[in-house]
Amino acid sequence: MTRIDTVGALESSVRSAIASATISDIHTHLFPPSHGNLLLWGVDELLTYHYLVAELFTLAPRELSYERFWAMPKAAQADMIWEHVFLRGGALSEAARGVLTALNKLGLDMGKRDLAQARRYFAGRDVDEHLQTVLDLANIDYAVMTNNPFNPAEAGYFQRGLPIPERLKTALRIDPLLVDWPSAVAVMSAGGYDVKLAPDAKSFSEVRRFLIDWSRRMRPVYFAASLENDFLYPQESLQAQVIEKALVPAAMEVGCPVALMIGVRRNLNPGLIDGGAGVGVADVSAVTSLCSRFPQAKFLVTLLARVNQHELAVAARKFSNLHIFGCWWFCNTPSIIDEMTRQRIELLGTAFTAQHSDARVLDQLLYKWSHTRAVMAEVLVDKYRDLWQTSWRPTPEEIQRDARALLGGSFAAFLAK
Ligand code: HDL
Ligand code: ZN
Repeated sequence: MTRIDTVGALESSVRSAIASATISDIHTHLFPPSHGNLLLWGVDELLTYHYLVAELFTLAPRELSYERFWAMPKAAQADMIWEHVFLRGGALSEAARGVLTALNKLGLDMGKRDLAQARRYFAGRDVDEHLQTVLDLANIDYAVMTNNPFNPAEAGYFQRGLPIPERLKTALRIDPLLVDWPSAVAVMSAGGYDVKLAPDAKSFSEVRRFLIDWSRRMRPVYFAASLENDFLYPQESLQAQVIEKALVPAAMEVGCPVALMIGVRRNLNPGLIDGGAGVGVADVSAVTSLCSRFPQAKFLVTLLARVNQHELAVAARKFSNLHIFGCWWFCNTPSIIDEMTRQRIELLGTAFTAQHSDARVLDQLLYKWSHTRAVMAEVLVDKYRDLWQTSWRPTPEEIQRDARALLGGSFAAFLAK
């Protein structure tokens, strides 16, 4: 084991460990190339990311209506965002800077501001090869997708058993079960599951069968749902019954954690479609109540509001069946990643997963992770420097161990325990 004898050597060891750590990206919206145009990639998809669409409307002239924008071809939408958010707006936002980082990582000199050059590059790329290139460049061993059996297009691809690259894993995303019961019942009934709108015991057993059947088909890493900030538990509701009588029992039966992503305020501005959701403060006691109620189940949780993060980190100290992850969505900005990672290390050591990309466009992996690595490196330099003051001398191997723990290692350990 090599020794580190100076603070300078410590700092460079930490920076190189973070820069070189292999990442497991535990939540994305990527799809297998065999699932057609569900997988988004390329410069026009990067530019029309719903984060940037929302930013366009903070800048564009009032006469640009949502209807007119959505009626445009994708390239025209991208051109408009390039004009307003980048060329006139200055590209300072995280999502805008991210596009430029991603394209630069692919070898495109975005200092030239040449969109046509970027389009020519992607026109020449093969999607299967591009997927591996991006995962390699970002140093990602695997990425977990978001796979919704209630979405007919997604379900259809899985039912055809199309090839899924080894480095893409599945997550069984079941929001309709919790937030749109009638539509979930319609899909399950059409699939031959005897589920009633006013569910009885048989109905809940049939929901469990639906989840287990899909688990056998998809082999998910975890079950997942995104819930609005007003989610409460316990509560006397159909939603609570679905959680208690179907979701958690089925997840435990197949050995999957339940991932809960809480805090969204859906359709704050419907005109923006995916970009129209906002954030609201969640009730963290819903999380701790679930962890208490189901001590044998495992819960992966990320919350959307910055103000919820401290209470969630404290909750993770109290429940060994709770693993917190990511700086989700509106928290995925350098200033908040810094604050959250610092706070979590101070409360949890490395027993959490620092980040997930949430990438919707394949090429976003390149910026979401390089931006996160840069912030994490400086947080960890500070924390190891604090540790150094105690005469404790971490070795380079230990620092690499800790970096990996924060970027997928602790997640793997949580799955295995
Ligand atoms: O519910 C989710 O998984 C969220 O991540 C939404 O997909 C959201 O639109 C998003 O992409 N956030 O980054
Ligand atoms: Zn997501």
